[in-house]
Amino acid sequence: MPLTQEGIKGLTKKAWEIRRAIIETTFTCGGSHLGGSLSQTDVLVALYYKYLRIDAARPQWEDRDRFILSKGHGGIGWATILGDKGFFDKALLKDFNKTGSPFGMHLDSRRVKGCDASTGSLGHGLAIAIGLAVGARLRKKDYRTYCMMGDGELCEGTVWEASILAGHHKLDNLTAFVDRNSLMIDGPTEQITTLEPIDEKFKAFGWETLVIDGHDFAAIGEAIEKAQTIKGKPTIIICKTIKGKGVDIMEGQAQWHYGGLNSDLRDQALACIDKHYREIPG
Ligand SMILES: Cc1ncc(C[n+]2csc(CCOP(=O)(O)OP(=O)(O)O)c2C)c(N)n1
Repeated sequence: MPLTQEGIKGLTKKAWEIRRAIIETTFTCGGSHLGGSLSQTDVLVALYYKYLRIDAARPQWEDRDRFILSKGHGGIGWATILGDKGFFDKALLKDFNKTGSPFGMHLDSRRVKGCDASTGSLGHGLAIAIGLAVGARLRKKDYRTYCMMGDGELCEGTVWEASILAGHHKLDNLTAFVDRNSLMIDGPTEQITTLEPIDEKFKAFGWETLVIDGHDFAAIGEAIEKAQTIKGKPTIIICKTIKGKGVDIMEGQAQWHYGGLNSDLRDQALACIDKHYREIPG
C-alpha cells in the first residue's frame, strides 16, 4: 500500500529520532561511521517501519523478509533501528562497541538479534543476499531479500560477480540499494574510481534499475513497491543521498566518514538535526 501523507510524517519523525540516537551513541562509544550511517537512515527507516515483514519477537521466523547491510560500517545506525524495533533492549546500546558489549562497530549475527548476516568486509553482502533469495525460491517461500550497499563498496569486484549471478537467476525476489552519497572513505567516488553509469552497468547484467532521491520517503516507498511488482529480474534502487544527512556541519564532507564527538560537537550535531526537522513543512 502506497505511503500516505500521514505515513510519511510518521517516518520523518522516526528518522529524526534515529539520527539523534546515532549522535548520542557515537558520543558514548567514542566514534563511529557517522557520514554513511546518516546517509542510509531514511531508506532503513522506510524498510523497517513500513515495508519489511519482520517480527522482533521471532527473529528467526522462517518467513521473515531478510535484510543485509552490506555496508556493515553503518552498523551503529542499523543497531539503533533494531533496538527501537524491539529485537533487544535498546539500553544495551549505551555500551555500543565497548569491551563485553554484544555490539561491535560491525554487527555480528551470532550476537545481535535481527542481524541476518555479519558484514563489515565490503563486497560480500550482495552475494549473501543472493543466497537467501535463491533459498527462498528453492524452498518455495515468499519472503523478499533486501540488501544495502555503499557506492564506494561498488569498487569491490565481488559486487559485480554477484550482480551477474542475480541477473542470471532472474531473482525478482531480491531488491538491492546503493547508498549513492558520492563519497567514499577518502573523497569523491568519481575522483577515486569512476563508477558511473551505475544504472547502465546493472542494467547490462539483467537488473531493473531505479534512481531516486534517497531522502524522499514518497520516492523511496514508490521504488520499493515498484520493485515488488517487477517480474523476471532483480531490482537495484540507486538512492541519491548526502553523506552526513541532517547534520549540516557534516553534510557532504569525506572527513566525517568516521568521527568522534566531544560534548560540544554532540550538542551542535543534535541542534543541527532538530533545526533540520523543524524546518520541514507540516
Ligand atoms: C574489503 C574492505 N576494504 C576496506 C574496508 C574499509 N572501509 C570501511 S568503510 C569504507 C568506505 C566505503 O565507502 P562507501 O561504500 O561509499 O560507504 P559510505 O559512504 O556509504 O559510508 C572502507 C574502504 C572494508 N570495510 N572492507
